[in-house]
Parts: sequence; structure tokens; C-alpha cells
Amino acid sequence: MTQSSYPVEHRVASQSELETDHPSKRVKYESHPVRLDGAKDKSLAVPSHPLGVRPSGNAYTSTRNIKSNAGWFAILPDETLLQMLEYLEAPELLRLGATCKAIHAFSRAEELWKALLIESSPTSLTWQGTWRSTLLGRSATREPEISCLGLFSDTIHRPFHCAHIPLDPFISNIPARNEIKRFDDLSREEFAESYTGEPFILTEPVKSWPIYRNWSTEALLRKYGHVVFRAEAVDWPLKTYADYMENSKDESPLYLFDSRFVEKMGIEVGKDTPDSSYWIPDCFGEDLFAVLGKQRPDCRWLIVGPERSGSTFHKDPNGTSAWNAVLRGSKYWIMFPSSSSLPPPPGVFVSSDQSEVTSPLSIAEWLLGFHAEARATPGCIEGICSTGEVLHVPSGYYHLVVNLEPSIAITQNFVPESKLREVLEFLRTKPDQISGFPKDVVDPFILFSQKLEEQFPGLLEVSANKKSSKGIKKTSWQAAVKKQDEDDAVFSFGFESEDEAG
Ligand SMILES: O=C(O)CCC(=O)C(=O)O
Ligand SMILES: [Fe+2]
Repeated sequence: MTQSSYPVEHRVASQSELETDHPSKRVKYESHPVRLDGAKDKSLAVPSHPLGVRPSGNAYTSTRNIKSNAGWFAILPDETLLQMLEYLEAPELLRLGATCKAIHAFSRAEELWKALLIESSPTSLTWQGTWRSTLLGRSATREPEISCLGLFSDTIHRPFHCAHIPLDPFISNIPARNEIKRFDDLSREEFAESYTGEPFILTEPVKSWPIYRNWSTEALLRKYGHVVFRAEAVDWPLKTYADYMENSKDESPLYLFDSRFVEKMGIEVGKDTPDSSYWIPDCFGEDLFAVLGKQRPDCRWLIVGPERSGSTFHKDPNGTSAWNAVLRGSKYWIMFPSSSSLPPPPGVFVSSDQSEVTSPLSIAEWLLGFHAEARATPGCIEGICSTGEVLHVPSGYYHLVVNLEPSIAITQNFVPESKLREVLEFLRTKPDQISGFPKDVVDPFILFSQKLEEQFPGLLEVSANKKSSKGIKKTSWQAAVKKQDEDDAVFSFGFESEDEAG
């Protein structure tokens, strides 16, 4: 978080507070709550913290700071104090939180209770509105309302602030040069010839899917309420997750992301399949990972999440491309191309060997700290994918996605022929980053090469030649297939990446 993006909160002092707090005359209390810079609309206001905690900067203008009542704990930086509390179990956290108001505010941090609940992995649970009340098994309305006025802590206040920032300033006024392209539909040929390397939105194909008409949270709950889906680190019945969606205010909401949804829901997929629920939009039909059959890596996910849930910056797995179809809600996307000669997007860090992409910030923190810079960065592509639309994520593109409303989506990853080189190169050069393959696949690169050669003889070579004939970079990548050993038919391919090729 950059300093300038995090506000000093101005608030109206209550009469009793004015009496007990002895605010100095220099403190300027204003009669409106926190706004984002430039936010004119009242609906863009961020409310005050429920315990009365204010951002650290306010301490400079206050004559009282209740952290000093926390004994030896007061000497610890806030982050360290919170980290220390991570070692406590629920009963200890409750006891310590009863010792003074400052520690109480720290002991209420939702991230502590979320970790405790996930660790305890109860066989069944009823979502109560907060992680703490859910673990304690009581309604959030019964949580004590303790005023911790006089505590100034970014560590405590920041997640609350981030959970309430208006998204509107970030998703509106998209510069024309950044706008993602939109089409009704594209044919397979149009996609293959011109658009495999470009993000775009298609407005039509999803609208003919049966589940576009039928799926809503209510309809899914009626049919699949007891079906257990994966949401990050937990497996919850859809009913529990829907309760969470309906009644929670996490900075980074738990996101349902399930790769087994087709099997779990017992639905049919494919245009020519009777009672099919949905099918791959025509233009994305070519998928070379299909040669792997049951040995292909995870490729499709059901995604459900509340407003503000989403995905922090990442590139899709194994060098694949993806489509993401929105059935309910809408998603704001911001994307950047990647290459060895381009820096990662603002606020995203890549390890020197390119093996790790880290975006240590939550979506809201990133928006507050880096969105303006990102928007002005060449290559930035932005747009909103609404209900019934599908977005194409080209192989290698960085993307951050945030749901603007409660949403239901399906995404699928695939390998078009023009991205075959990228995928093979990924599998060959980044074995430690390969993900989603079944456990019995020992060497995905060899397996994929082998299957391709069996089912599409010569394709590797064609694909390599196409690349160099486009003049992107003369490469000595050799797609020649060498049969190393006639007996066990092990294939090997001589690759040289663009980076390696001088
Ligand atoms: O819907 C989302 O949160 C984005 C998912 C994603 O990253 C993708 O489909 O590639
Ligand atoms: Fe993605």
C-alpha cells in the first residue's frame, strides 16, 4: 500500500467522547466519513470501523492512545502483535481479548478466526456472518459491541477499509485505448487466424446455453444445496457457501473455485450431447490438450463469489489460454501481456528466475495503490464482462479480476494451435511450476509431445516453422522428432526458447 492511498480518517466525535477524550483544538473533525480522493457521490463513502479503530495517522492528532494500556504488548509493532496472536487457540484469544480494549480490537481480527476455523475443519458448520461468530457458534449479532476508540492501527483498520472501498472509481472511465475488444461472436477460423493472442469479449455464444437461462444462486441451491464444493482451503456444501456470500464482509472473500463441478453436479457438456448444460463456444473449440484424454490437467472450473471476490494477478497454468463465461453478475478485468522483455504489471513481482509471480496485495490494496499507474501503462487492457458474455484470456497474459456483483461463472483452459509452442516451452522449462496434471503423469512434457506426435504427426514442426516464418524471432527451436529408442518409443524434442536463442 502506498502512503498516499491510505486515508487518515476524519470522523465526528460523539459528545461523550469529546468529554472523555479531551481532543485538542487542533484536531479537525469533519462531518463526513472517509471518501476516496475525488469521490463526490455520497454512496462512495467508506463507513467507520465498527469498533471505532482509526488509521494509524490519526494518532498524531490525538491526545490519547489506548494501546498504551496494553502493558508490555504496547511495545510491539501492530503487525508483530497480530502475528503473535496467530499462535493462540480460540479460548486463549478470547481470554486475552478481555484484558483491555486495545488487545480486544486485535483479538477480533477476522484473519485470526478464519485461520482457526479452517484449521479446525468442522464436519458441519452454520455460517453466522463472521469467521469469529461461526467458530464460536453464535450469531454475529451477539458479538460484543466494544468501543475501542483511541486505538489507531492500520493493521486493524486496513482490512476493514479495503472491504468497503467503492469500486466505481476503478472500473469507470476506462481510457479508449485500454478498452477490451468486443464482438458478437467469432468463427473458429477468425479466432485462429487473428485473435489467439488478444483478449476480447464475445457477447452472444453463452446466451444460447441452457444454464444461462437456468442458473441462479437460488436455482443452484434448490438442486445442489448439499453438494460440497471447493472454496480455496475449505470444502463446503453450496448452502453454507451461499450463506457466506449473502452475509460476510471479508476484504478478500472466500472464492468457490471447483474443478470437479461437472461430475459433482452430474451435468452434461457438449453441443451434440443430449441434455447438455453448456458447450465450448465454437471459436475456442480447438484444444490440443485433448490429445491427453484423461491425463490432461484440470481444465474447467465453476467459479462462484460475492461482490469484491476475485482473482489477484496471475498467469493461467501451464501456458494455456482460457475463456471465462459469466452466467450471473459481472466481472471487471485488467490484463497485461507478458514477455521476457516486459516488466510485470505495476505491483506484481516476479522472482529473478521468473519461477514465482507474487502479488502480495489483496485486490483492494492493489486497486488503491497501483490501479492508476497500471491504467497508464502501455499494454494495459481493461473491461467489464457482463452476464451472458465470455472473455478470452490469451496464453501468458497477466490478469486481475474482481466481481462487481455476486457472480456465477465457468472457465475453461485450452491450447489453440498457435499457442502450442508456449505450452510446450512451459512444460519443458518450468517443470516445477506445472500444475493440475493427474498424479500418474510423471513427465507432462514428454507425454504431451508423444501424444501430439501420435495424433497429429508433423504438427510440432509446422508450429515451430510458422512461428519463425512470422519473423517474431528467429529461433533454433527444433521441432524435429527424434525417436531415441525404437523399443520403448520415447520421444525427445530439441527446443530452444526465444530467451535462450541469442
Ligand atoms: O473469474 C475469475 O475470478 C477469474 C478466473 C480466472 O483467472 C480465469 O478464468 O482465468
Ligand atoms: Fe486466470
